[in-house]
Amino acid sequence: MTLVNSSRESRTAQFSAESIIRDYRVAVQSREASLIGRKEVLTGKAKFGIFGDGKEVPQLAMARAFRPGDVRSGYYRDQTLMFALGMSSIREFFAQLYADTDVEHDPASGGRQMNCHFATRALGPDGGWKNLSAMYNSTPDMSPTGSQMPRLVGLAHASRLFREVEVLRDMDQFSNNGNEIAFGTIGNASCAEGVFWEAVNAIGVLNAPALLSIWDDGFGISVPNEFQVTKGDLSELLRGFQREEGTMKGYDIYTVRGWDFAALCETYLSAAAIVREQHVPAIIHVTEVTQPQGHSTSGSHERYKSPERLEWEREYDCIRRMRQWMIEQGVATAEELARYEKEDRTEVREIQRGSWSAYRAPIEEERRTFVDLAKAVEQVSRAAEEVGTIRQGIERHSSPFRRDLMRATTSILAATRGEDGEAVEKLREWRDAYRKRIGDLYGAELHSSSRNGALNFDGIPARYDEDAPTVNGFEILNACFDAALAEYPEVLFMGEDVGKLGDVNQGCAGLQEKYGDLRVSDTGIRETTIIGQAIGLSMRGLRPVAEMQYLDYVLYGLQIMSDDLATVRWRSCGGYKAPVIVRTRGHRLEGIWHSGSQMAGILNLVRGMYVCVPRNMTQAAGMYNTLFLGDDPAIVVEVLNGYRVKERLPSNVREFRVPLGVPEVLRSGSDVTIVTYGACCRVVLEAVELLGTVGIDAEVIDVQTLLPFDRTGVIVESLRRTSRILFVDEDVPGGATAFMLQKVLEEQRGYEWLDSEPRTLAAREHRAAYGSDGDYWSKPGREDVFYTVYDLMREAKPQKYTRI
Ligand SMILES: Cc1ncc(C[n+]2csc(CCOP(=O)(O)OP(=O)(O)O)c2C)c(N)n1
Repeated sequence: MTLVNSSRESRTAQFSAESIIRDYRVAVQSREASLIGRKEVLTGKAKFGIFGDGKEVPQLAMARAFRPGDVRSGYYRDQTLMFALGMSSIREFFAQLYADTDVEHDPASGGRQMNCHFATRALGPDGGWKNLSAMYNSTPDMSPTGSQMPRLVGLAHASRLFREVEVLRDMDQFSNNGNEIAFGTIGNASCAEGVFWEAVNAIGVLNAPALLSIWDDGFGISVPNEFQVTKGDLSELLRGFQREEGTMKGYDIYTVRGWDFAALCETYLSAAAIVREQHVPAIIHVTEVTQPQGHSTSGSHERYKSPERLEWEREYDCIRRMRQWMIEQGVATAEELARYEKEDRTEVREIQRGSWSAYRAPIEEERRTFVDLAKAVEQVSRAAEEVGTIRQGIERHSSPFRRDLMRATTSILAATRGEDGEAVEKLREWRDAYRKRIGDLYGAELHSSSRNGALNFDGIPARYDEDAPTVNGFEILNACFDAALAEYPEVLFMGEDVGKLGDVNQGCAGLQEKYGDLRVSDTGIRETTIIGQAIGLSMRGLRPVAEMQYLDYVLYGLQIMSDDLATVRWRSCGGYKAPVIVRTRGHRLEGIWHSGSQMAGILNLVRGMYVCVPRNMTQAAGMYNTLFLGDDPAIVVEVLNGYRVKERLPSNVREFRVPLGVPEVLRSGSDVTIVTYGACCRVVLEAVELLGTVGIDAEVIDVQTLLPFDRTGVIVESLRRTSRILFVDEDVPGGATAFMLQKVLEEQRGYEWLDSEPRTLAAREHRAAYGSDGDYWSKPGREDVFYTVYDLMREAKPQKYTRI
């Protein structure tokens, strides 16, 4: 471990005075932005504030090491880095603080994210990638502590792939021979999170060129390091990751003080050179960092920091120390610096005012429109007095939100109910348009709206030669994946046992031999960072298929799928995408943790992704083919007990496509509609045969994808004909069956066609027990479907369907 301090010969001697002064002024402006930002929250103009004060100087050093093509995965303390490199500006900083929905003003999130949640925009207006290797890049920040770590694995690993995989050599829009560093930042306390250690380990195993900075201010909000990490010292704890002299495995680890500009520059520049050239990762533990304004605007640090600590923080404030150092080194005089500081503070104040006016301008316009419409109503309404009071409330409001305009409009329309004059009608029309327009501002970009959106790809039927071979299900996937790897250089497969073994069910058999161990790769048992790795790779232009070995273990990766993958596009307001395909297998095998079907848990947490539930491997292959073309993230749940079921091999296994959101009628019938998916399709079809013997003619529909759900109205059309409906799956009662019921009865208005009560049939509430009987008595089987449908028909026609 290297402790760096300014007594070592320093590179700053080679810096020009102008460049150091420029750096200093960025720091001063950044600090001023934090100070004003806090005031803006405390005076009610913004809702919440969290700032990067105290971390300015280390970030100046980091900025000096950052090159075009590099990428950041950081957190809410990094404003100085962002300003220093022009990845963000003070104008944008304030726009985000005010939650300005104009993406020109807040390009990081279009008003969707809290302040200091940074992102550059990697996508052009058409949804295609920009030239990332010519830009400074920042992936979109998140609030859950440590959640920036999993994707750092992939952001860094991508450089290795670009350097070492021949077929990726031409992708110079994303890389210049793998010379890019992925810069991570994290707070000391967040290093107590499991994801931190999992990611650090994975990066070390992969030799991925990441440079991770830990901003250590000794606390996580109020809790000091001794309660966060063993021995209270991260450098000490990380020692085992240190690479031995002369070897290439492990990290270079540096410890440097956060107020020592010269030592910081020395550290960052020498560390970055090794990371970039040799692809050896590094950790820079930046100690003695301060937090002058405390953790955030909610709370004050005087409550938990001692007077001595607070005094020390004032004394060791990094900007103050940098200033002293500059004067000592003769870079500038105190008078010159005082003049710059004054200018810079004035400028920040002016920029803040400009951001506020820009944020208010459209809302003020909307207020004026509302007031005019309200006045017109007032002139003709029987409730003129009440309407006037409401209107004045808005007029006198210092800065109403859009919410206040909607509330006032609704109060006026309630007060004038029964009045249908032109003025009221105009106000109603304005309300409808306003609700839609503002709703769309927040709702857009949950899924891709580009021409590559996965929903833009229609189905292409599978074709079969006359002598099409009948093969094991896994062989169909194998052929599909082989073709995808051959056709798309950017496609990669990764996961536990995916490489050498070809996955536990042989879908990837032989592919590593054919395409190399970087394109078809084994990973450690680390579901969170398998997903994270895939997210990072996909943010650098690659198309990873990340495998979760069983559906039951998706839960380990679910947090990051939910918080990061599913929200990338939405939280960046269309500025970033992460077209990851998560591949898994589940529903039916043996025992609690190999036959789960926790579909509602998943589908309710990954809105922003598509959820595919193919009934067999042909359908799965068709869905993969669609997903490879699109740029949306998705999860495909293959049927675990279907890999050795025989299916015919399509002759167009590369091209045929199953469209998303289009259910398939597996069997027509006139008495009842049974809606299901995945492994239950076979169970239901068996039951339907038995139902046929007692004169019940059931229609069976495979939904194929749960998200999106039946875009074409196939199910309600069936219900219109049968007027009875049953939803079957092997999730818990009230799980994905309830989701389907809500979609069909409420969204598709299926309730209009019901002649019997709608029914759901799911697994039992307990987990699946082991063994064939355990499975039978835990999950819905042929008999459960048979009895449920028979009872439904008997209730309607007791004479015809007698007791059995
Ligand atoms: C998963 C999660 N748990 C808790 C929080 C609440 N929280 C926000 S910041 C924070 C402390 C983080 O401390 P540290 O990592 O040292 O970073 P700092 O804010 O001090 O820079 C906590 C507990 C969170 N955002 N996410």
